[in-house]
Amino acid sequence: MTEEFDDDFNLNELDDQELVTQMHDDLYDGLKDEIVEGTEILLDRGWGAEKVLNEALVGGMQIVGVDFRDGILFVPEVLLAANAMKGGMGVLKPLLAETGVKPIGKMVIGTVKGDIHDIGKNLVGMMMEGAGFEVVDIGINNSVDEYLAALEEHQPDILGLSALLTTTMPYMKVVIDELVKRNLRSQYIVMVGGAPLNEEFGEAVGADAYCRDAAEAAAQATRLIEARRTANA
Ligand code: B1M
Repeated sequence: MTEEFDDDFNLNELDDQELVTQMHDDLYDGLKDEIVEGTEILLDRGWGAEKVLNEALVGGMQIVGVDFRDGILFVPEVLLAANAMKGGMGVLKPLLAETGVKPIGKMVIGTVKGDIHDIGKNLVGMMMEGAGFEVVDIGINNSVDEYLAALEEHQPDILGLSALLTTTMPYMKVVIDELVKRNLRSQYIVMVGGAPLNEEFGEAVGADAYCRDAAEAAAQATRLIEARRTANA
């Protein structure tokens, strides 16, 4: 791409489909400013925040994931892509988290020990806030002790665990087993999620719910908290 062309390039001149394709390319290239601009343009054109998120951002990240897996992209490039994605998520955050009501419950969420992936977890936090929950995000690489300390400090209704690696997902069982051992398990709704997990794994580790994506996490949390309150009433 020549500099002259680059200067003249205007994302606003692209139609919706071309813009989404361009955003996939820009995410791949780690171009945060362009991702922020593209996100704003799609919102201005009347796209809903969830549609922009799923089609432009998550769709682009899936392409990055395939080339990362195949050894075409490496950690530094994927970090840039993740940074660009976070730029777009920053624009969407207030829209996804928009809620005027009193919190219907509280969630502590964190990525498990040994795992530094946080994009999916952050999205879950935003969608949960959008569904009316108060969210305490304890970040990445959390040990059992860090989860326990957060539960003690924040007294949430829900504990959310995220893992993106097949090597770190078994740590969810370590956390849940420790809750059982300390007689704390029944105090919390435990929800798990992350790309390598599935329903069966969620059951095997003793979680109350496995959530395929952020929207499902919000829906499951609402359902589970209502069920618990009805049972306790
Ligand atoms: Co990583 N990485 N990575 N990586 N990385 C994956 C996960 C991988 C599948 C790539 C691949 O090979 N195709 C692969 C894992 C393979 C495996 O375990 N079988 C992998 C690997 C191998 C690694 C390293 C080991 C690479 C290396 O160093 N050689 C290394 C590990 C570092 C570590 O954690 N110790 C590593 C590092 C990195 C980066 C740092 C470069 C970067 C992370 C940056 C960041 O997060 N800040 C990165 C990225 C970006 C990815 C991919 C490309 C994208 C992940 C992502 O953000 N997806 C990923 C490939 C992929 O997943 N396709 C990959 C978008 C996000 C919206 O989706 O995270 O799935 P996701 O979240 C969803 C759902 O899963 C669910 O809702 C979310 C939103 O809808 N969900 C929850 C997630 N958490 C939840 C919690 C809940 C509920 C739902 O609680 C209630």
